[in-house]
Amino acid sequence: MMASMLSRRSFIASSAAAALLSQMSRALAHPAADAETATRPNQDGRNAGVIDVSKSPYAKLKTVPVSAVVIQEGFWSQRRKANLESSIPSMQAELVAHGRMDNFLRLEGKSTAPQIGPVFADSDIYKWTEAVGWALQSGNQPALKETTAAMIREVVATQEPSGYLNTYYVGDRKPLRMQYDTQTTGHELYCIGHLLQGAIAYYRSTGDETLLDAGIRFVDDFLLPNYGPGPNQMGIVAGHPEIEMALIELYRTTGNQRYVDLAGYILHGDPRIPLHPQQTVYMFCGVPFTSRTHLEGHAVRCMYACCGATDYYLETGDPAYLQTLNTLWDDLAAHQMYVTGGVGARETGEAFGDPYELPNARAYGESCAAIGNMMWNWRMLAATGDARFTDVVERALYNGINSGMSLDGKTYCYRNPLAFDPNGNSQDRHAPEGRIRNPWYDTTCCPPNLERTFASLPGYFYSTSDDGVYVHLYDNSDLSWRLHDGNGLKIRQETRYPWNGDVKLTIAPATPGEFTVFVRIPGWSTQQSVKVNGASVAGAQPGSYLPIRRRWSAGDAIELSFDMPTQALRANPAVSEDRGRVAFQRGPCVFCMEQLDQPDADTSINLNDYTASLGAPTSARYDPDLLDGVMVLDHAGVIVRPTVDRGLYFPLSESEHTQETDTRLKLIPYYAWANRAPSAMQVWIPYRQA
Ligand code: FUB
Ligand code: ZN
Repeated sequence: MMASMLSRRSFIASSAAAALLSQMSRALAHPAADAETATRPNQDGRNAGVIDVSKSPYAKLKTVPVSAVVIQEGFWSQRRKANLESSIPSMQAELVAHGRMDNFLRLEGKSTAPQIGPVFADSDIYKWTEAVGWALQSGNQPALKETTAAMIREVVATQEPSGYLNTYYVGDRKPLRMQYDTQTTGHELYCIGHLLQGAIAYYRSTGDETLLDAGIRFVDDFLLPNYGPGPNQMGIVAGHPEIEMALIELYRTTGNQRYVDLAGYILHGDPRIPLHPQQTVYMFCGVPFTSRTHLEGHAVRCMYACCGATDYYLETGDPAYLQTLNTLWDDLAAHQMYVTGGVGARETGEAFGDPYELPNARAYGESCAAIGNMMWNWRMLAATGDARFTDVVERALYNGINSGMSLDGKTYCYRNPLAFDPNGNSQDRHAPEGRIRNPWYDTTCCPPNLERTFASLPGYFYSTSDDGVYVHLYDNSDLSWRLHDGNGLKIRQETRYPWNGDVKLTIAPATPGEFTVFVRIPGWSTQQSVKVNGASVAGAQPGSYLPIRRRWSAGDAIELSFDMPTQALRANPAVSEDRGRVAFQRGPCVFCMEQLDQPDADTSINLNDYTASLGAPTSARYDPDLLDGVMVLDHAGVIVRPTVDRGLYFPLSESEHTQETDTRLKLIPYYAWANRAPSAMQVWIPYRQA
């Protein structure tokens, strides 16, 4: 396994095998060649999870297939219904309406429409395909499957005999293909990365290898022979990281070790490609990943690079990678993550800011970046089994990701700010008319990213290890899978999570046996009780997994109870915008105020005039008729308004002349904001002692 820790020399040596492998994969496309030796997907890989770490030597936890968990009526079922019935079909129509399929059809002579969309337009189709792939694991959808299969046929029809497949670098742009400038900014490998991820998800659900075969041909025929460290190869750089994790997933799906090696080479950075230092920061590529000391640059690029690097660690065990990943994670948790789990503070460069630079109204918090954060933490969890990563998965999922899709599934946030003024965001290039949610963006990366995340959600509930099973997320659901010794295992979850912290797990191994159920005690929980068949189990600690080892038989029950008081959170004082403010969190959900909910909303009172009275109790009430059913918080507050116009500036020694009026603050979960009329919103609320 250490052989896979890549040195330039070993890669060059292995490039001698490149020609051979290329011939093998050509056999796939041209059956006259040796079809038996071509790269093929593993059949057992079809039963894999969101990532297939079943054979990854450095994965402490193994994923379970999306199909192994059925999410029943509860919190996530609504979101997933909207995703399947509204978001996925409406996005398919948007993709077609905005020419994303025409880009392929034109190359087949089936459309006369000109090329449309950014350089990464092809990836929109692939990410949507990935969403379908995961969605099909939760139920047969014949019409959706047929639509997708037809789209896949059009995509693969445009693949060139060389294996190249991209609808942007054709015609006059053909000479630009894979030039170093193009590799840096042109997203060819980003598109292929998404093609591979979409192809793998679709293959895992349907067994259909059509798109996967095209992806393998691109890699085997076009990429591996021509790009890499060999003397007759060109340099390679991922100007938008994505291909790294896709190559490793392709390795997991086929067993071809050369994909891991190429991912490692890209993560290391190719010294033959001259990048400005600013480019290596912005693109988070081009220098050894293991030389990184902090998160920086374009947030989605950075998160995807961290995903690829964690995947590389999971396969190779290279300790330098784990060390770097831990360093970067500490930076995330200490300096860079919003309370919503969003990342990437700056609109300029869609980038990470300086440590503690976490503005609220100007927050960028791209949906894709929060998804990248969740994907990275999911991989770190697989590597370590450490619940601090699950806490981030949950924080991002319930808040900064869940906010990205409207409740009806038809509109999306590109940015996910933590304060909003509907009259003040008109310079936002992604919401030119001030609308924070839109059905379509010309850069439409976020909508299908959200769709693939919600479609794959069942795959995030559980993992297995040699000791037993890990329970990560809570919602009404049924697991039907198996332990590593082959014993079948069913677990039923019954709960009102995230509104209530009581969860009942009914455990049913096919055959009674001894194993461990690792139950997650969320980091936000301050008091918790765990019982097995009515008897208390000691040792539960917030932010950890409580291992319960015993002989389990069908019908054994674990009762979890996490207290769910509303917590008023303060930010580190170095976060200047949050100084003197609090955010409310209850369970995994962060809350916010929308102006239209406030009792005085019909007056001219500005949302900024409201302050929360600290020390006063917060009451929580479930409102089934509001926003598809949400917990609503009620908290004492004061409206502070000037009574005399003192001019813009006046001496400190003089009174402010303000009037204070008692009021009630009404808060809704952050994920549900901007689902009614445009309204001001804030997460961080000014406070004063009651
Ligand atoms: O560059 C492709 C995607 O477009 C990025 O991931 C997003 O941040 C947006 O810029
Ligand atoms: Zn995006």
